[in-house]
Parts: sequence; structure tokens; C-alpha cells
Amino acid sequence: MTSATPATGPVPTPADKFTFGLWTVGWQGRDPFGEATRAPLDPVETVNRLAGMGAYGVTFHDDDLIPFGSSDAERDHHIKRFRAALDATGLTVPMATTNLFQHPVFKDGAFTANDRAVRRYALRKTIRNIDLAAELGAKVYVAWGGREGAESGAAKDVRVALDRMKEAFDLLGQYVTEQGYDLRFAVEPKPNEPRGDILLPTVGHALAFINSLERPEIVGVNPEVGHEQMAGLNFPHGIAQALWHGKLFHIDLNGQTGIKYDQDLRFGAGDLRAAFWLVDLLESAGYEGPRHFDFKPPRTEDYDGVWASAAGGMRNYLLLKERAAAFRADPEVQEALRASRLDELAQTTLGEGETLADLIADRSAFEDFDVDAQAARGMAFERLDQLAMEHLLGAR
Ligand SMILES: [Mn+2]
Repeated sequence: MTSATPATGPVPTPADKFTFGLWTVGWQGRDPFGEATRAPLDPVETVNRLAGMGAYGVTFHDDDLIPFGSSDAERDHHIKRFRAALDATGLTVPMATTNLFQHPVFKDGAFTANDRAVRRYALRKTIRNIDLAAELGAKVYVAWGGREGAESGAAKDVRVALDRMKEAFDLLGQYVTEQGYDLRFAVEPKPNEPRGDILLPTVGHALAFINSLERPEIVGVNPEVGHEQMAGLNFPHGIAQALWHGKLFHIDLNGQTGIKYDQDLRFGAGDLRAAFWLVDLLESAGYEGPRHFDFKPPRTEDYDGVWASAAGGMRNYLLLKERAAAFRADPEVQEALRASRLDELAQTTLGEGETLADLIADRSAFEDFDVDAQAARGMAFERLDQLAMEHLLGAR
């Protein structure tokens, strides 16, 4: 443990808004090929540990907190001791979500299961946990449709399944509105795993879907680093577009090294350059939501390793935040940004008061435009990117 404790540099505090799912540090290491390598972790211990490490909050699936099949009395007991730990530590619950993937009843999905009774059960299970989420002060309700998908073509009529998905979100939106809850939904995209193909596979698919809902204003996205990178996509670009649409309601930070199974490494331990640009983006865009870690400490680790992994994710975020701030503040970088004409990108393509007709009449824009001279101009991106690398590597 001591070897993983940093001697100097940034130390996480609740102001950094770091949050962790109960299921992250509590993951026992069960995978498709092997049994659990760690004993179960008491949610109360998780709350105490995270608070001691400078975290801001904790999040949960209903079944993380209240084991599936608990009686009402058992349920009350689990909630009571969780709430007592929160009160004692000051840890918050900014987000909650539903487990609609683990029990075999959800083998063909939840909101889009072919079986209507499963869809009705999934809605009731979700509504029950929404009540608890609101009671604990959560502002975001995440919906990851891990089993909403198929392994074969005829098994799922995707257009009809999307009708059912819309029906579910419209009903849940109606519910929180009627209850007067200050709660917004965040759709979490993922391309595959555990299903062969999952509906709403990327940030872009989810953003388009949200526009078809009855209450699009209360639905945004919860993108996860690894989920976009599993599809070979540029995560910071996806986050930038979600921000551009005003839809980044929540974010799941972790690490992934390319197109493979969902690794859920600690934040920064995957594509480090993408992590640098992500932190640069979140910090410069003024994102104010939680920095939520959705990762799985590798099953090689005992609990010392689990807490070292959790601390490492926070530490990596703060170190990258320092590096990104230094990059932006460096006069040579600012000069390089101008040389690469980023300031020109920020100018509108038409001048102030200029019309489309003016553009069409402007001979300098086309007839007299020296395309060869323009084409010969370098963009100076390599120098700019090397400056970023030097900051990332701590060489500047
Ligand atoms: Mn994941």
C-alpha cells in the first residue's frame, strides 16, 4: 500500500468531485473464465474507505446495495446502514442506476425484451430504485442497456425494439416529472458485451435517439471511456459533441487499450493521450458534473490492490489536469495554436453582416482564390502535438 501512496503532488478532495460505483471497488473478479478472486465488500466499508481517500460520492445499482430477492425488511436494513455511513462521512450519492442485466430473467434484455412481462417487470424494478435514488439525493439516473441487443439477425426487430425503448424512457420521464423529482436520465452507450450487438451502441446513436423522446430535455448521455474506444472511436471527440449538444449529464472514467473486450482499467491506464485530451476538454469546457470512475480493479489484486487502483485513477486525473493546465498556459503553445490557426477556426465563415449572396459574389473566395498557394501552407500540427507530448511526459 505504501508504495502506491504518492509522496508529493495533488491530493484528491471532495471539491474534485470524484465518485465511484459500489460495483467498481466491489467487483470480486468473476469473469467468463474464472471464479471470484476477492471476498464480497460491504458497501459501508466502501463508503468509509472512499471518504477517507478524498472522494466526493458513491453510486450504486439497486442490487449492489440491496441483494436481489431481499425482503422488504432486509431492504430497509441495507438502506438504513448505507444512509448512516453516508451521514457519518458526508459522502454524497449523485447518481444511481438499475441492474437490468445480471438476473437470468433479463437474458433477452429489459426495456426491449421480446417478452412483454419482462419489460413490465424491468420498468417496475427501475421505478422502485428511482424512488430510492431521489430519496438519497441523486440528480442523475443512468440507464445502461447491457442486455438490450441480440446475437443474431432475426432475433430482434431493431425498429420495433427502439419503439419499446422510447416507450420505456417516456414512461420513466413521466414518472419523475409526476413525482416532482429533480432527476435527469443519462443513457450509457456500449457497442457490444455482454450481447453480441447492443442497441444505442455509441454516443452518436444515443444522442439521435434522445431527440425522439417525449421529454428530451431530461435525457442526456453517460459516455464511458472504454465503451467508445471498444468501437475504435475518439472518446474526447464524442465528449466534445455531447457537450456541444448540452447532453453531457454524467461521465464514466476508466481505461481501455484499443478494440478488445471491455477492460475497465483504472483511469489513465489505457490510452494515455486520449486521457490527457479528455481531461483538457472537461476542465476547459467547465464540466461541473461528477468525475465518476467505472472501472474494475484487475482480478489479480487483493484489497490493497483495489484501493491502490482507486487512488491511482484519482491521482491520474489530477496529474493530467495539472499537465493540461500547463499546456494551455505555455506561451509557446499559445503561439503554436495561432500558427495552426485555431483562432481562425473560431471565426465565422461568413463575415459580420455578410450574406450568402455576398459570398457567391466574392471573387476572392473562388475565382481569384489561389488554391495552390493555400494548399502549399502547412498546418504546423506536428509541432503543436509534440508540445502537448512534452507536457504530457513532464518534459516542459
Ligand atoms: Mn466498461
